[in-house]
Amino acid sequence: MSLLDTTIVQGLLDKVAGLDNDQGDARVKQITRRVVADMFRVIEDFDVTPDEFWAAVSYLTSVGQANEGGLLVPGLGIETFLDLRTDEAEKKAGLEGGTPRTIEGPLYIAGAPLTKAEARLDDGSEQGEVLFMNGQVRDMNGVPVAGAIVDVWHANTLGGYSFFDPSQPKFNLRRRIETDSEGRYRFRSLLPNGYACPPDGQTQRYLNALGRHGHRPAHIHFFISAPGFRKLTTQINIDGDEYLHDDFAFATRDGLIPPVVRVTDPAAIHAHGLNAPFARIEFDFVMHRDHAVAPATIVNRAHAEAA
Ligand code: MBD
Ligand code: FE
Repeated sequence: MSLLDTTIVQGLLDKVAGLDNDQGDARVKQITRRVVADMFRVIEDFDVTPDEFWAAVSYLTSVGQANEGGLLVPGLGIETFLDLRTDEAEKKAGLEGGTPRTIEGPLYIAGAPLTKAEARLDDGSEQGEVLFMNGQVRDMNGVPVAGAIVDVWHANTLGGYSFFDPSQPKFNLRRRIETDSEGRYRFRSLLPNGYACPPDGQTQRYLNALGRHGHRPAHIHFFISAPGFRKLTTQINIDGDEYLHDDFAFATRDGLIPPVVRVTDPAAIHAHGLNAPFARIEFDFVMHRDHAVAPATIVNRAHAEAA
């Protein structure tokens, strides 16, 4: 019989989880009982040594000190698993189709400037390939959603995000755009580059031990919300990126890789006030209306808010 199965250890677990008292939170107790027991099982099955165990404790401490929890979670596929669970719950509730969701990631900042119908996301201080992106927000019946908020954020040409990269202007490449009466939005920005985990950071340290890289393909994040609709959290990927189907955060999904049209016609370039070829992406968002049974898609998690 394994040590884990002895009455001594089972009794220890019951006490650890507070099962011998009637205080506290029943769900926390139940889950704690399971998590700690499963960890004991791992220690036993893999004969984890005390040295190894304490290395793991200091690793998690370092992750917290580096504020990389939000980076490690998608790197381990956990954020994707949560998405797949929401997909499954929606399917069970009879909700299918619409724009696929994908992970939020750790780099959203609340409170970006809000404008109607259109926005420019960069302030002209960075050189790069200009991107014009536009589209329409619709419901599942093809009815345009006017007044929806398209909350968009993405990296600069070096793969860095404003706020987290203090060299960028405040709210650089972050805007909220309210759709017009036809549900349309449009913005001008710069094509982003892919993100890479800090090479000397704690997440990359773990990835190295797994023989993995920490790269994401170039992508643009969106929250789409409107009264009466289920919030959509998603991203589009920039087609052609070398990491398009090799994302360390597992966020690439079919339906989220729109064509990138390169506009090279001198007249079109001139008409946009530019002097170099630019990129155009058209992408529509299709949303589900509020639903009585399917779990809500608003995820409460800590976000930094720019002062
Ligand atoms: C990102 O830009 C991102 O979107 C995710 C999921 C993880 C790290 C950086
Ligand atoms: Fe990102």
